[in-house]
Amino acid sequence: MRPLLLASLLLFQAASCLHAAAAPPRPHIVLVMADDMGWGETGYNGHPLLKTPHLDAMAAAGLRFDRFYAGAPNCSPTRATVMTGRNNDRAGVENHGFALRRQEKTLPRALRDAGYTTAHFGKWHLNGFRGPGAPILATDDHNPGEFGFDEWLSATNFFDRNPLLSRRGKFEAFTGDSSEIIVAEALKFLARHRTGSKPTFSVIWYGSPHSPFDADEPDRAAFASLANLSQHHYGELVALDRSVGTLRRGLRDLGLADNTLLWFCSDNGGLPEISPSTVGNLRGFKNTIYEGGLRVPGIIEWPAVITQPRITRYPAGTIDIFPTLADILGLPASVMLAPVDGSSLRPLFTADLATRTKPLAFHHQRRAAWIDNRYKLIQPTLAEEKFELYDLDADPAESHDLAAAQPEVFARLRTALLAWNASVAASVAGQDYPERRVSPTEPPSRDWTTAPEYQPHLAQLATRPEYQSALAPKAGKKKKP
Ligand SMILES: [Ca+2]
Repeated sequence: MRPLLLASLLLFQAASCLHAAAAPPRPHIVLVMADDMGWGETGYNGHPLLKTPHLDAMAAAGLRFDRFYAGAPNCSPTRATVMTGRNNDRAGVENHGFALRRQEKTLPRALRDAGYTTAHFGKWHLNGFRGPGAPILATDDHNPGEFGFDEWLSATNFFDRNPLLSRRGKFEAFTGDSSEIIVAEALKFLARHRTGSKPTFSVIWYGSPHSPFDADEPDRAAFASLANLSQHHYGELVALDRSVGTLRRGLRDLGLADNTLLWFCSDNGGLPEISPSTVGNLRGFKNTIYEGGLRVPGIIEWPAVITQPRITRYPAGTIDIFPTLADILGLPASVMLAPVDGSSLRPLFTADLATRTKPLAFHHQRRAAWIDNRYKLIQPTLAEEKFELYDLDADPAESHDLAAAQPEVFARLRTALLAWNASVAASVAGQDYPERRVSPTEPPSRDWTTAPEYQPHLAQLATRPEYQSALAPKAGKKKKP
């Protein structure tokens, strides 16, 4: 080797070492997700009544996504996309109350293996149970611990004021608003591990503003003119927003805020029964694959890295969370199970990007959608090769189907979506796993109120108001003819 070349190589290596030595420590990571909060339900997105000063402050300090998409239009499926970076159907979570397959590779497991202390707080809904949120059992082989969380304080599904939660299988009753309770618990976790050698990964999954709507009187005072349901729904969002403020202040008080990546979003679009609208001017609501069912508030705050607050139109979603965190930490691609559907958003932290290379794709309840930057192709039912094409830049309300008017765009997106659908079908059949099949021990979706494992706890649970209707004797009900 020529001396000059050798010298420059050595210099380069020295510079790389210096760079490595100067790299900031790995961030603490906090993922926060609302339950059923629509795109229109923030102050900064222009809600006519609801004020969200804490989310507005977070948005003003970080990277605010104008086009952030839940991975699916309802809860468990979106949660599966967070856990895997893959479409929900690939992971076996075709609808709410379906279990995440144990054969999947998960985000908390990857972070724990990378040296993080991991914790889950709140709604889980990936263990296959339907029905109102019940405390999760220690023996449940789909509990948060089984998927990589060192600590967890969790319920099977939504939970409200004065909830009963499960701390690694031990039932624990709480008093107060559900959002404030789990934020307080997350802050205790962060305080305990603040001075440790390991960074932390916290997942805070709220039970609000999902039904049943049950807000404190002062929190619904601003909505006195609304119907009772809407009063309580928006009141829950006031408490949720306040708890975001408590969390951000808590991170500052613990001295962690600067190098904590805090990511806020919702798990699906807004609800149709609430007024004023939960989805702004978007079309459709929760459980549809129009924008109102999928687009949600999304904000990333990380003061050490995202130093210039910004609003981006770049299309992104919960499917990108795992790839983004893996990229930030330099984890190998093998921490995620292929095929991965999301992509890393890390480049956006320091510069805006005009176009997204990998389209955002949705496959849920035998429907599919394909978002390639400004265009969105919808297949309302997989049973038919019929499609709708929208230009989301020109027509955010999805009111003009361009399938006939834009034949070239239509053909390009249709070909891509059909190929992707076939790839999802292979995953559903278990082709991504080493065994090339789905494990026969995966549980079906079932109601915990009739599941054998919950029978020993029913007498205790029946004393609590939130389970009365679910556990009430069905004998009084008239049988349908
Ligand atoms: Ca939800």
